[in-house]
Amino acid sequence: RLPTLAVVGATGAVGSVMRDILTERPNVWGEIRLIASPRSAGKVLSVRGEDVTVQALAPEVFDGVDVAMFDVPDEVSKEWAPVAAARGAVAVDNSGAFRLDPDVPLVVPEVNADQVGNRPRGIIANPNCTTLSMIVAIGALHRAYGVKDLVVSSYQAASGSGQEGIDTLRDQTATVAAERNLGNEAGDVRAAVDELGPFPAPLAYNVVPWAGSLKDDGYSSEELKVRNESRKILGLPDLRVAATCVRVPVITTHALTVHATFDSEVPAEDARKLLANAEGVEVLDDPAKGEFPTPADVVGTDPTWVGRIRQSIDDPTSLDLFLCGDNLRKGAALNTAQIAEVVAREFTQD
Ligand code: 11C
Repeated sequence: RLPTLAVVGATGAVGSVMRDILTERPNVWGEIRLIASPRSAGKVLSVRGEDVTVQALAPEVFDGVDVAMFDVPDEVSKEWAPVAAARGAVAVDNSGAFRLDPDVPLVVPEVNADQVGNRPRGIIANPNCTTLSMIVAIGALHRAYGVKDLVVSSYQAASGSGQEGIDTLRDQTATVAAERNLGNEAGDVRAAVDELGPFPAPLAYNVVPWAGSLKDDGYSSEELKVRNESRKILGLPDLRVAATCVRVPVITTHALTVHATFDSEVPAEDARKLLANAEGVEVLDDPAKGEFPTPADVVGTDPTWVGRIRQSIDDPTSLDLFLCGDNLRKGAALNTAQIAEVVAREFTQD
């Protein structure tokens, strides 16, 4: 039989991309229920070309549900994913609430799909969008060469902060662009923008070295997620990871530079070939022709894009890479949908 799916958080930035993805991908679902806060209940939204009335989040909405996806803030997932699991659904959670729980697998199907069945709490976690924007490519390289060290800088898009982030960047950009002389004096952009929104400094015409909340020793939550989630997904609890997370004035698609060190030497051409053949990865790497991935060129696509592949001048066991991934698709909704599809096979194989 075709399993029943619930999409919790169906009206948010990730939820609306999820509805597009469910419409585009081969259909493996019977009924699809759309769930949101009481404020959005009663709205009619389209998925798979059908109009579906949004239901308010309540325990009963999970009755008869086989898989429940959660695209909601951590505190909502923390409360409601266990409710869905207690009512018999497998919860696939895109928040940070359960990612490091040893009884919850953290899954990227191209890297560790085998972990899907190992879910004693009935919950499977989806990684953070920044980790997800590099880990498919890093996982493929790790399988061949054994990764031991990652130095990561992110260039994160505004939509990582949801619809509020998108609206803030669009409003700030319009305000600053309307004044032709802004950007020449310290503080003039900050004085011109009305609202900082979810960002700690103006994002328009700027670069902000911060994402998430403050943790120990000056690290941001986002930087610790990149470290801890990469370790868990790759099954390398001692992997050395140094991350600096930065927000840039891009609407959607996170970019990263990665300096990765391996157990053996990695010629750039070998890495290029391996990545070109890896599932879920596209290589665009011909700087002589100006060819490399950029967020503006790859937004809305599914793969992890890799370019600027270089064997490190000072260490033949290291590679320098530039990666881009749509943070709302592979970084969030698409990976969640892929995990849910792996679970759905359990129902159709019965
Ligand atoms: C950002 N990566 O770009 C964050 C958003 O842990 O799922 C996603 C936060 C998370 O701001």
